Amino acid sequence: MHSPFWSLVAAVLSSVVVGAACTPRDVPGTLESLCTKAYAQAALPAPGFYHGIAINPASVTTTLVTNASFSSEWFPANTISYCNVTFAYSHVAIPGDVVQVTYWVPSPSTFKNRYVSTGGGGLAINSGSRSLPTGIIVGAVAGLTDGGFGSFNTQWDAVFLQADGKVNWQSVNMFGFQAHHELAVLGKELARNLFKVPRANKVYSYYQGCSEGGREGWSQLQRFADQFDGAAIGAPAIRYGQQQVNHLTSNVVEQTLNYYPPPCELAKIVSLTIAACDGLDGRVDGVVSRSDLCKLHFNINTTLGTPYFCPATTGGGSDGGGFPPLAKRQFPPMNPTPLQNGTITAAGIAVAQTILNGLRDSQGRLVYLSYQPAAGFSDAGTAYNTTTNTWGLSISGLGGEWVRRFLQLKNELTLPNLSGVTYDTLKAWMIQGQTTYADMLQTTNPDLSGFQAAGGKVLHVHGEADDSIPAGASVHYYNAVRRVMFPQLGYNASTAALDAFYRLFLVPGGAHCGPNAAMPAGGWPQTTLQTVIDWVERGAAPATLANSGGGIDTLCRFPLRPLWTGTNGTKLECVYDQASIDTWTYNFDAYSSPLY
Ligand SMILES: *[C@@H]1O[C@H](CO)[C@@H](O)[C@H](O)[C@H]1NC(C)=O
Ligand SMILES: *[C@@H]1O[C@H](CO)[C@@H](O)[C@H](O)[C@H]1NC(C)=O
Ligand SMILES: *[C@@H]1O[C@H](CO)[C@@H](O)[C@H](O)[C@H]1NC(C)=O
Ligand SMILES: *[C@@H]1O[C@H](CO)[C@@H](O)[C@H](O)[C@H]1NC(C)=O
Ligand SMILES: *[C@@H]1O[C@H](CO)[C@@H](O)[C@H](O)[C@H]1NC(C)=O
Ligand SMILES: *[C@@H]1O[C@H](CO)[C@@H](O)[C@H](O)[C@H]1NC(C)=O
Ligand SMILES: *[C@@H]1O[C@H](CO)[C@@H](O)[C@H](O)[C@H]1NC(C)=O
Ligand SMILES: *[C@@H]1O[C@H](CO)[C@@H](O)[C@H](O)[C@H]1NC(C)=O
Ligand SMILES: [Ca+2]
Repeated sequence: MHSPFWSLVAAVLSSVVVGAACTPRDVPGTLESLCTKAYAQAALPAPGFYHGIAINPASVTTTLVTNASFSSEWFPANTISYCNVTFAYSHVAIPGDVVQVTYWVPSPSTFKNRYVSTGGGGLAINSGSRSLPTGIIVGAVAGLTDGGFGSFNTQWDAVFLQADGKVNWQSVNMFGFQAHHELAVLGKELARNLFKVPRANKVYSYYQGCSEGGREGWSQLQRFADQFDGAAIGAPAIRYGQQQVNHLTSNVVEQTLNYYPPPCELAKIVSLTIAACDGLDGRVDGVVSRSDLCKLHFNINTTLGTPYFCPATTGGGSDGGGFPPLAKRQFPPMNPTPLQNGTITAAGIAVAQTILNGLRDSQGRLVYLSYQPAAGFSDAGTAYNTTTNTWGLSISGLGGEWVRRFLQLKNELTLPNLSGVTYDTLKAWMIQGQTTYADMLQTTNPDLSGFQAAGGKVLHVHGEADDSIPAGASVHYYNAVRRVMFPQLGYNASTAALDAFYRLFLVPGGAHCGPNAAMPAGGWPQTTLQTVIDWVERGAAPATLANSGGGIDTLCRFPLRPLWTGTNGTKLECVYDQASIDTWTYNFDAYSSPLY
């Protein structure tokens, strides 16, 4: 089938069926005529296409949506029309198993032989309609999965424990990597069938996701070498065992130092850090583009005694409203807070500095890394007790649920308290999660040689001021891949070798998977998927990455760092700065084996 002869025959045959509009005659000419249940059923992957999976043709639904407008940090604002094709399949070996997938299908006139998988956030395996437009915009069929969890809105934690209290390992497997593998393999075939793309022609396959969605992306690249031609991956929740427990580090710092700062005090430390470090990058624009220089040169002690003031709030809302959507229970509605008026204390500074130093065990060894200076201290949020009129512990939702449900196997939303929890306890929890779910969730396999050999390309972005997944977590993975794949090469040569298929871009001032309200001029890269497509399909490797929505148009490729020169800092240079690079290097000496 793949010999040159058959390719030629297929090409000739396709040129017979392809009309002037480059659409085979038996593909409906309009989105409306394509968007029927019968047509979608006929385009389903054939029985036996995926071993062990049975698609239920009766489950197919099609919904035509015209002129719907979408905007996001992850794609340019757009008005699009698409057909929502949804169907269910089951793993034949598992009684009662049902997995639902949704694919948005573009109009025949805009389809460009592409498929795009999209991922979730927090404990959600998909981001609903917030992520799918990215595919339609690039002429792709775009997919999401429910992971087999019961509905598109059911998150993993709802099905993780069985009624008998034991782990539902199929759900771990699906959340970890398998559901996305199936989504992509079925989606690419569906796209081919819907538009009758001849076997000789390639349907390009891509991925876009951030946070948990970023981890889902890496889970595929690490395992399924030729599944995706390209991937745009943001702030991935990789090193899962460490990452989830790390949400509790700030709480344990507060408990250990016995000081629960008013949120306004930490917010003031952040705004003073931004003001002090802004100009270190050569341009005063309200953005700390060089948090590494901030780490090297800013002494947080200088904030001592500075007054802070925040008005009372009525509460309500939720701070989980960004991309991707997180469950209310992970980011509950905020309680009312009183007026906060005081001055920055030595205890507040000690909490902030200890958090920034990264988690260390009782022997002073580095267990995990922390947020960059100028990032928000979200994990350190405290709760106001209106009886005692004091600030106290507020356990991080993501961290508390991870330990209570996924490590301790209790069907509860969080830990009841942190009594007796020390830095060593956090380390033990990190190792427990890493070990228990090593092959399913850790997602740090640094050997990408299969992906590289298959010709894959990946663009990895991370907000430098991310307050949920530290930017250093991505840099450390980048370096782990570099070291493991090119051990014989020096630093510059191994970086150049990695550049052939894997490029990392930090977003100045960027927050978690989007721009930062505290440093709005930093913007966010909105066309990364398009850039990956250009790299894959036209060989256009991006030296820098286009940025949007702020005052910075261009992102430097790591390890080069941004520096503004010229009159008033108008010229951006991407510079090599060894002292800065060294601040992004971590020696996790608390472990007996390497932490990739
Ligand atoms: C969608 O927009 C196009 C272009 O503005 C317009 O011609 C068409 O009538 C619209 N369709 C619907 C269903 O509103
Ligand atoms: C797609 O259609 C299905 C079936 O009507 C619906 O349940 C689902 O919410 C839709 N999903 C998206 C992302 O549009
Ligand atoms: C900041 O103050 C603390 C407490 O007084 C002190 O231990 C620490 O060395 C100071 N750090 C710097 C960089 O001056
Ligand atoms: C904040 O506290 C200072 C010092 O106690 C006081 O002068 C000021 O009026 C207070 N501001 C508000 C808005 O309460
Ligand atoms: C507030 O403090 C009081 C007294 O210590 C305690 O009984 C109560 O449980 C606290 N409330 C909350 C919401 O923690
Ligand atoms: C704290 O939570 C643990 C469970 O992690 C429980 O066994 C213990 O009784 C709780 N302690 C207090 C003081 O509430
Ligand atoms: C690596 O490259 C940079 C320029 O990109 C140069 O300044 C530096 O000296 C090089 N390092 C080594 C060890 O060659
Ligand atoms: C540089 O900035 C200063 C202060 O904002 C301004 O007065 C000056 O005109 C600027 N110079 C140029 C060349 O833009
Ligand atoms: Ca700046």
